[in-house]
Amino acid sequence: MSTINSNPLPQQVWPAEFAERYRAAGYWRNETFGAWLRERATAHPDRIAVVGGDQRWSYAELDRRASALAAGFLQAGLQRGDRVLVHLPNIPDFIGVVMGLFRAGLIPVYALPAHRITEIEHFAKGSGARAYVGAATHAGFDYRTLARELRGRCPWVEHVWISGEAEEFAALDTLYATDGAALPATVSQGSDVAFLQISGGSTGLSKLIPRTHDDYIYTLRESARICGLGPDSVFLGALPIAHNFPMSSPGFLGTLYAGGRVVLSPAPDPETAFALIERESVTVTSLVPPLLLQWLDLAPKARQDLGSLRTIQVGGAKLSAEVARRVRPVLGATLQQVFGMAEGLVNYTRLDDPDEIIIHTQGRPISPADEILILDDEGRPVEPGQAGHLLTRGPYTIRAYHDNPSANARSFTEDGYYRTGDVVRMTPEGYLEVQGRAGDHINRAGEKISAEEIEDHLLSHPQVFDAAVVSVPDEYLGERSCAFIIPKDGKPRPVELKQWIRGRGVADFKVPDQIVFVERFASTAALKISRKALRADLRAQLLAQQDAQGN
Ligand code: OOB
Repeated sequence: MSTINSNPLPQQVWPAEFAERYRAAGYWRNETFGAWLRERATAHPDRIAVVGGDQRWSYAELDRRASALAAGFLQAGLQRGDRVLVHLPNIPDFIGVVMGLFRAGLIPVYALPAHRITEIEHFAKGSGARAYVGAATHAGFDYRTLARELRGRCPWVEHVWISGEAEEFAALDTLYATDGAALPATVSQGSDVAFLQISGGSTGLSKLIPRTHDDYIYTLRESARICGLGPDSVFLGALPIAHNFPMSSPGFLGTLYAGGRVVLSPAPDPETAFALIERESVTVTSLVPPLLLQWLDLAPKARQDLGSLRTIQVGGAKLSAEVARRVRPVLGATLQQVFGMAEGLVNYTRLDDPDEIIIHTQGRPISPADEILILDDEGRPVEPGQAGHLLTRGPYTIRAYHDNPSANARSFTEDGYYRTGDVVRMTPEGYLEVQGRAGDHINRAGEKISAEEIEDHLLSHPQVFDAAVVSVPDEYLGERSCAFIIPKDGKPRPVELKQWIRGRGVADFKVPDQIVFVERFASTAALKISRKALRADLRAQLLAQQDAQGN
C-alpha cells in the first residue's frame, strides 16, 4: 500500500470570536449533511428526490443508497477524513456518491467532467486523495483510461470505482449492495470540512477550497429561502452539478435540503433540457449567460410547454442588460442574477426586486454578516458608488485554501478578507454590479481559465519561444481566449498548437480559441518585467485592431 499522506487533514478555521458570533446568530447550527438527509428521508420517505436517466430515487432510496455506499467505502479500507476524487457527470450516482461520502465522514474532491488527467493529477496531489470515483464514459470520453493513467502517476490513489461498465475496476453498483443499515446518520461535526471544492484558478492551477458542514449548510438554507424553494420545487441540474453554482446556489443540494426534487440533465443544451422541463414540470434552473442565449433563441420555436418554469437563475459570468431583459417575455419566468464564487460569497437579486435591479445588478449578499470592502489600487475604500476591488469575509467565505501557504498569503488580508479579484461597484440600494476582473484569467462562458496555466502548456512546445494568453470579448462566450505566440525554429500551425495542448491532457475549454503569431512582445523595458502589463498591452492592441476592422 502506498500513501503520500504527508498531505494534512483539511481544515477551515475562523477566529474564535467570529465562530462564536456566527453560532450565536444561528447561522451555524451544527447541522451535517448525513444527518439532514436522514431527517428528510424519515419525514417524507416516498417523495421523489432525484430523477436522472431512467432512475427515480425517493428520499428513502437516496438515504439507503448513501448508507450502502458509506459502508462499502469504509469496508474497502477508506477511513474518516480520507479524500475521494469525484469525477462524475450529471447522473444520480453523483448525488448517491457524495451523500455516501458525507455519511462516512469521507471528503469528496469535486472535479468537472471536462477535466482531464492533468487537472485530476493536480487534485490528487493537492488533496492526497486515496480514491477516485468516475464514470465509464460520458460525452465521448472514457474515464477508465484516465483512471489507469492516474493510478500509474499517483499510486496513493488506491481505489477506483466506476459508474457503469467498470472493466478491471470495481463497479459502483456492487457497493450499493453493501448493507449500511447499521451506520449512524452522521459521524461529523458541523465544524468539520465536508468537501474540497476547486477554485476558478486565477493564477496557475486550481486551488482546493475546504468548506465545512456549518458554513455550506448555512448557504443552502438561506439560498433555498431567498429563491423560494420548498417541497413543490423541481430543480433542473443543467450545468455540471460539480460546479458550486448548480450545487448550492441553491442548486441540487439546496433543493434536497428544502425537500424538493432534483432532475438531472445529461447536457445543458435547450433541446435536451426543454424535454425534461416539460416532462418533469421543472420550476427552477441555473444557467450561465451563453446558455441562456441558446435557450432564449430556441424557446419561441420549441414545441415543449415550459409553463412550469418560475425562476431562471443566471450567473458565473456577467449577463448583459439587453439579454436580461428578454428573460421574462421569452421564457415566462423571473430572472435571478447570481454572482458567487466557490470560495464563499454569493449574491442574489431577490425575486421581488424591481425589474431595474434584476436587469442591471448582480444581486446583494446572502447574509447580513457578509462584510464587503470595495478598495482602490492603494487599498483605500472608494467613494460610494465608485468601482474598486472587492474583498469579503463572512460566515461562509473561507479563510484559507487547503495546504497552500503562498496562495493564502496572496489571497487573504491579515484580517481575514478574501481578495476576490473582481472589480465591482455598489449601488445606493446595496447591490453589486460586476465591472470586470483585476486578475489575468479568462471567464469563458463561466469556465475560468488561468492565463498563466495555458502559457505554461504552450511554452512546453518546441517551437514556442514565448506565449501570452489574454481574454477577448466574445459575442457568444462572453470572453474567449487568445494566445499570442513568438515562434522559434519555424512557425507551428495553430491546429498543431491546439492539438499539443489537448495532448497535454487538459480540459478542452482551456484550448486557446484564437492564436496570433507575433515577432516580439513589448518594446518597452517596463512591459518585459510584468506579464500582467504585457497581457494588458497585447489585449489592447488586439481590440484596437478589431475595432479598426469594424469588428
Ligand atoms: C461561480 O464560481 P467560480 O468559483 O467558478 O467563479 C467565481 C468568479 C467570480 O469571482 C467572478 O469573477 C465570476 O466568477 N462571476 C461573475 C458572476 N458570477 C461569478 N461575474 C459576473 N457576473 C456574475 N453573475 O462562478 C459561482 C459560484 C456560485 C454561484 C454562482 C457562480
